[in-house]
Amino acid sequence: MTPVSFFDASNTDRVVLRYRLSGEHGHAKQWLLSDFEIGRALGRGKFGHVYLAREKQSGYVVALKVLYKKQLCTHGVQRQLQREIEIQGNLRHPNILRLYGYFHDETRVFLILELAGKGELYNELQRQGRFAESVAAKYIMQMANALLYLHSQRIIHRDIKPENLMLDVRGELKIGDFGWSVRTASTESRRTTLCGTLDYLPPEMVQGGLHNENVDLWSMGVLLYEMICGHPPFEDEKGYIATYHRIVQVDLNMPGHVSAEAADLIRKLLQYRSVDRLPLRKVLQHPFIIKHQRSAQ
Ligand code: N15
Repeated sequence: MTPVSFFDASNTDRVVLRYRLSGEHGHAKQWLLSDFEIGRALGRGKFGHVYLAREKQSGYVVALKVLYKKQLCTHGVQRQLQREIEIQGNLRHPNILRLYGYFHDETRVFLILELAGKGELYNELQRQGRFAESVAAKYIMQMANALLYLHSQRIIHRDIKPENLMLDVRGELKIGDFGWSVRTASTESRRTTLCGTLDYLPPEMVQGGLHNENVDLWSMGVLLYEMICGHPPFEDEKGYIATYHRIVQVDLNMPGHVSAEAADLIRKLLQYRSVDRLPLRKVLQHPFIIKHQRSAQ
């Protein structure tokens, strides 16, 4: 019988926890809070906090998210949490934050998440104001690859925005929150109610219409604009209603510093009709991405 090892220098650390999760006999490891040393808080959310944590046996460092059962019940989101765990726990992609496992005690649910060493992309954008186009191109390429994978699994993310994007220690993008993602039947369209900011939502979603995976193409256009310009394209200080009107009219102002290639890609993603948006494979072949591919590696 081979002992379950956490330290495998020949492989990426991502693989290491998976061994223990599936156990020696293929069944899931039962984790306990006492398996971890808890460090500083990394973030605070509605239902609990995220902490830096180290798995004692392996020394492997993770982000441990603590959710309070009482709060989950009060807001009636137990089912949504279960669905998110199921979705995220099965995803394997270098640009998607891993959910290694979960456990619970009487009062709390714990999620063992991949550590994103550099935190939120949002903070990096705040610090720098805006990104060089070569940096934005690298993130868009990584995001397009992650979305291709998600869409191949019939998952629509629906909530692409800088707050939901994380960076690992090497500065690689990780899509890190699946709070609003849905798994659809192959040709199913969805209708949903809204909450939060409208800034990243496409016309069909702000208007409460049917939508499909092409909503993520629009959000990617918004993100590209925001990374290059420092603010989202339809933001309006007059508020929610003004933003709504700007989105449905696709009222886009392109600052002079935006290169012709970047402007072209943004315009091809921010198309009113979802079928007119540039598909992910063509995003990856777009001159804006190709131009920066070497320099941004
Ligand atoms: C609800 C569920 C089953 C889906 C699982 N996904 C999530 O819970 C989404 N989620 C990810 N919620 C919190 C996180 C999260 C993961 C938050 C912060 C971090 C994280 N990994 N790494 C971080 C992190 N690294 C940081 C470095 C510097 C400053 C802050 C940092 N946060």
